[in-house]
Amino acid sequence: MSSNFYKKFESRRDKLNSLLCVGIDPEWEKLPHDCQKKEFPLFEFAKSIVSSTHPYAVAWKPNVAFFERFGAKGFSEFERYVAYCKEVDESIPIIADAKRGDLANTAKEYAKYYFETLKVDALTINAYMGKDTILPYLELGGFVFILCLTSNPSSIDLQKLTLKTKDVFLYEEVSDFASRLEEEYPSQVGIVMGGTHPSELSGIRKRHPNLLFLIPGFGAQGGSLAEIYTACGKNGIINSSRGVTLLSRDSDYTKLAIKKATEINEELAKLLRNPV
Ligand code: NUP
Repeated sequence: MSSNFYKKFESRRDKLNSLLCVGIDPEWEKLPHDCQKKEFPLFEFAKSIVSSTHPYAVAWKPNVAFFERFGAKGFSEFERYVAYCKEVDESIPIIADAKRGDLANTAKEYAKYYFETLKVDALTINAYMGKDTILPYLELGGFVFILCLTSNPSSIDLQKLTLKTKDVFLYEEVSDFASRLEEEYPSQVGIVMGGTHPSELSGIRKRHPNLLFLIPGFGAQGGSLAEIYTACGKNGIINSSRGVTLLSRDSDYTKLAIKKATEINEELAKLLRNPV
């Protein structure tokens, strides 16, 4: 069984001439005041973002943490959000950002939840425990984005350690590992590369010309769209969460989200005219 994610991404990218992934991270303290008053505040926020920005989104990336915080109620709002995304436009792929990673028999449970019960298109995972912990997702036909070089400042603590055995950085080895898995499971594996590291992004793109990258770190974390595109080219999904969706706590937040998504897409359309 192979994943639909890759095809969905490519056709959405080519249709919109964009690489924008709208991240849905409903941080309670930053939620618009109107949403906070609702019975299902996280869902209402996510729903209004989806209904206003779907014409501009190549993909959605909800981060599960912001829902999980509220326990069973939060999770049910997450599930309603996923169902709503599909109802609005099933051609927009959903990447659940849950950064899972555990023993194979446990990973199988995560895989069943995300790919069979919830039926999202892709999942972020942590490869620290090795190949046997990733196979359950792939065998179920899921698409995984393996954390490679993350966008946060402390990513260098471990990911930039040099391996004694191969004289490469750990994150470079992770990218090679992901690429080998991708050969075994074509169109089911990509990597997460932080947009805050443009020169490393460019290095990994040269190392793996065809691997799909999920690139967070643009927008609120300071990554530049032009630098990211120049480093990565069109096989990258560029995520912005706070920088698109949480621009105001007043009722103008959807208007501002549309304005920002439009600006990003205009800039991306210009950039995409110059193939990298
Ligand atoms: O390296 C990573 N950096 C990162 O920010 C890997 C991630 N998955 N993320 C996630 O992307 C992060 O957890 C958040 O959900 C989103 C970035 O949000 P923002 O900085 O655009 O608001």
